Amino acid sequence: MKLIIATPSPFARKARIALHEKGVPFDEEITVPWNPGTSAPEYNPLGKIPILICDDGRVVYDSRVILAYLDTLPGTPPMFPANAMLRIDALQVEALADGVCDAVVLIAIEARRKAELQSSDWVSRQSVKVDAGMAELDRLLGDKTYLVGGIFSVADIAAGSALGYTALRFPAHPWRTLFPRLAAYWQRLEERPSFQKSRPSAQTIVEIG
Ligand SMILES: N[C@@H](CCC(=O)N[C@@H](CS)C(=O)NCC(=O)O)C(=O)O
Repeated sequence: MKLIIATPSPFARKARIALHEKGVPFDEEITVPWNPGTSAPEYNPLGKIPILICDDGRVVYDSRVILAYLDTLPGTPPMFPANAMLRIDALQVEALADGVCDAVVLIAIEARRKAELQSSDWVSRQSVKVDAGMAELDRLLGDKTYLVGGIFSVADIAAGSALGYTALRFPAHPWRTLFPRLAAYWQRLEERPSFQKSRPSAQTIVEIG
């Protein structure tokens, strides 16, 4: 399998973590989806990564769909709780964590626009979503080891990726001080080999108009 990624992307990291957790061998193709010449639109009409190219030629895009696809592979550890309602809970956390990532991506991209086009109101609007998303992740975690159903699941993959991305792109955000339980949970996740092999790193993005 081949996974098209951007090195800072929290969505690509979800797919990378899942592939490592599943023990599925894969190659990574690195692109910068924001820059001219990216390969992303060849495979995804939305021009976004991550994109998984399977050995049978199937193309799967959007991190949520990639995680659902990977969970169909036989003989690999499940990433979704077996119970239907716990599965919905896990998907709900994934949507919440992905929403935090969407907001942090928009804040990071806003800073790469021409100075006269940048909007502090827009950044504030996105920051409110990050604040509320972090508070909700902390509430849902409570004193538990994992977010849903007592097992490591897509909820933890998505939350861990969102926390790591926020630490990278929004280092001034005080979530680690406000939510020490969430910070300790994130540190535990980062010790997993799948997280260590998929640490996000910055890329050079051209100025966006
Ligand atoms: N919902 C998508 C979001 C993917 C996404 O926003 N990827 C960003 C990189 S972090 C991207 O490729 N953006 C390029 C663009 O919007 O043109 C997923 O979960 O895969």
